[in-house]
Amino acid sequence: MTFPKHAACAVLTTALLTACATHTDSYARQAAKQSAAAKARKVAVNPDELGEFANFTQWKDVADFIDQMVARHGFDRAELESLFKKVRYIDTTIQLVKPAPPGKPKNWQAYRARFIEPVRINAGVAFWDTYADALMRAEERYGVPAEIIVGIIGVETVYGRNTGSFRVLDALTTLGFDYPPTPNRAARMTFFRNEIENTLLLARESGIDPFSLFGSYAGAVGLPQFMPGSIRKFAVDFDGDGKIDLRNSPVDAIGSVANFLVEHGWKRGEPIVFPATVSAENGRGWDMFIGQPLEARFRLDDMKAAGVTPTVEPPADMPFGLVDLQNGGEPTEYWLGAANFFAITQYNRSFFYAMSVVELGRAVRAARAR
Ligand SMILES: [Ca+2]
Repeated sequence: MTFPKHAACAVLTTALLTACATHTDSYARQAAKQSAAAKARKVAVNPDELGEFANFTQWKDVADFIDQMVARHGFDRAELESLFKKVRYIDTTIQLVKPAPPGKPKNWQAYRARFIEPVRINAGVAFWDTYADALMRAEERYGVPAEIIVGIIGVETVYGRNTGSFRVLDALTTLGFDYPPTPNRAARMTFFRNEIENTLLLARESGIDPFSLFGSYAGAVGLPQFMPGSIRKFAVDFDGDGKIDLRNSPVDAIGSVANFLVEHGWKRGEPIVFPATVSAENGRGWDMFIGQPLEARFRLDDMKAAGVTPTVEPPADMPFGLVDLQNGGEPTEYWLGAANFFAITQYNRSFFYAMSVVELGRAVRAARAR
């Protein structure tokens, strides 16, 4: 979440694993041993995800970071140095955050087909059946419909099947201190260093070993793929066992997704999206609504006057934003997104993402009703 790269990840990981076959013998032996150990623990670990020791404490930026953690939060310097000596550098994370080479134009139908498909829908039905009580309780408490929670957890991890096997601290430290040269490098390094800080605080607050946190290549944890900062701010103990565990408690994940959405503007009982068409007749400028901030901030009457026509009529007094879903060479699809649609984009800042959550949730609900 909050890291719009999910879709490319699985494909790229496969490519990198293939490349990894050329590693040296001793590394391969070590990896095989670790992989066997992982299998015994029933955790899927790829050799690339294990990384290598980089002695991060010798890096000046890491030493400065440790200084800050000591000054700002009263961490014990020797303990932090000992911790960062154990952190591994994971080149895979660097490869995965590099921008995709310019190529095919964005294609919503192709993206959609990866998420709205039978395996994920069937897994969603099973998840909904198993956790129907918790989903109903979340809907009552937070006002977020079960199908939206089911949509998010399905798109994120196929209901816990793909939660990631990187040690969070390894992934975050690698990205926080050696982010590849991209235009947004400085901002991303700040982001990941903040998440290292959050990981250390989270571990201290909940009395866990920070190395016990596993997640995606970007450090997102558990069924809902929360970054450590989001765990601290938005996760809830929804099964009432006294701790928050997004990796092993689907019920905690359900409550946490609902709470996250409410904290990001979800409004109980309000609709999400309405289909629309656009028309350039009379030179009306609907394209002024494209590329705007991710909020519902326009009056429907103004949008209609500019050539946006809802094909299902929404309530008159609701604000909207225009959602454009490009389809490669085919015509772009348009929707009117209400505040609740944009709340989902706070989870992952992508129209494709938010719409696939909505559509997967609807598909699972429909499949359950059959
Ligand atoms: Ca719990």
